[in-house]
Amino acid sequence: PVLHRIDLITVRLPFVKPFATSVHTWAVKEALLLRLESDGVVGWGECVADPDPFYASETTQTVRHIFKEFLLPLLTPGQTIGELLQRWSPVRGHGMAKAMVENALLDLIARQQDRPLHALLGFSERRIQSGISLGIQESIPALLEAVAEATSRPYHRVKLKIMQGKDIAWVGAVRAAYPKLTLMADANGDYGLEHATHLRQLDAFHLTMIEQPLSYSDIVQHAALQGELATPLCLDESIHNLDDARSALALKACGVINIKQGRVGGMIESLRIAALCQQAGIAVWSGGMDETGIGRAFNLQLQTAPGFNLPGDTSETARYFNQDIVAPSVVLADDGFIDLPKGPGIGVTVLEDRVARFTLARESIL
Ligand code: OSB
Ligand code: MG
Repeated sequence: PVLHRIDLITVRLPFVKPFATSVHTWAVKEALLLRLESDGVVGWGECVADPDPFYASETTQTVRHIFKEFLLPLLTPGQTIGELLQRWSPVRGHGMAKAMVENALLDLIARQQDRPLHALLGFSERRIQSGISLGIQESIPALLEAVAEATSRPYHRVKLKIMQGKDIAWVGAVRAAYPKLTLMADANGDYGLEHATHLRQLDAFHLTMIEQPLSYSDIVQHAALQGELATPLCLDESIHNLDDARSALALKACGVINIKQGRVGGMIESLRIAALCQQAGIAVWSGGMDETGIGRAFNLQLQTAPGFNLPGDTSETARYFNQDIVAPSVVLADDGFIDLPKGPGIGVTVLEDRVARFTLARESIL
C-alpha cells in the first residue's frame, strides 16, 4: 500500500494488578504502537517489546531504532508481505520490531480489502480457546485466592508463574484444591539443569506442561531436562524464529511450543512454525505479552490457523485493564471460548481518543 501517514505512538496503560514473574514485575503496560494510514484507511500494529530488556533483549527503544533506520527504508508501495520479509532478512533478529510493522501492514491490507485478517491469511473463522496466566503471588493463600478468582470465569486452563522458592509447595497447594483443573507452570528461565531432581517433583501434579524452566538462550539443556521429566516441556523465550523451532524439535527439547507472534517476527513466521510443529506432531498455542487490545486481537486471529489446538494465554480484557484502547473487549462465552471480533482487519475498532488519553509520546514519521 501507498502510505500517507506513519506514526509511532508510545502508550502507557495501568494494569488492574501488577504482573510479577521470576524476571521482573510490570506495574503498567508500556507499548509502542504503529499507526499506518493509506487513503483514509488505518492499520495498527503493537510491539510486544517492553521498555526494559528483562523478558527479551529487544526494548521499545531498540525497536524504534531498527524500525526507523533499517525496516522502514525497505518498505515500498506494491510489494507483498512475502517480498518485504525477504528484503528484511539481512536484518538479523529484531523479531519484535519486524512483527510490529508486519502486523500493521496486514491489518491495513485486510481493512483495505474489507476482509477479516484470518480470511486474508486463508483461515476460516473459529472460536478461540481461552487461558489465564497468573503472576507470582506474595503467599500460597494469595495464590489460592488468585486461582479462585480466575476459575470463577470459565477459562480452559490456568497457568501459574513459578520461581525458585515459590514452586513445588505452591503448585501442590493449587493442585490439592483443584484436582481436575487444567494446570501448567511457567518459570521464565529461573532454573538450571542442576535443579532437575527438584523440578521432577512437579511430575506429581500432572501439569499439562512446564514452560521455559531453563535459560532464555538455551535449547540443548532443555532436551536433557526433558529426558528427566515426565511432564512435557514448553519453550517460550528460547524460540525466536523457525530455525530455533527446528533445533528444538531435532533435539527433542520440548513437547510443546508457545508461539508468540510478536516475539517470533510476526504472523507469517508464526504460521511457518505452526506448520513445522504440526508436521512433527508437536502441539502449539498462542502466548501473550499482556498486550493491549490491539496485540491481543492479532493473537486471536492467529489462533484460527491449523495447529493451535491448545488453550493459550488469551484472557479477558478486564483482567488486564479497566480501560482498553479497542472495542469490543475480549469476554469469555459461558463455555470459555472467545468469539472472534467481527470487523475487517483484526476485527476490533481502535478508539483513538483512548489512545490519546494513554499516550506518552507520539512521533510522526511521515
Ligand atoms: O512468559 O508467557 C510469558 C507476560 C509477559 C511476559 C512474559 C509472559 C507473560 C505471560 C502472560 O505469561 C501472557 C498474557 O496474559 O498475555
Ligand atoms: Mg512464558
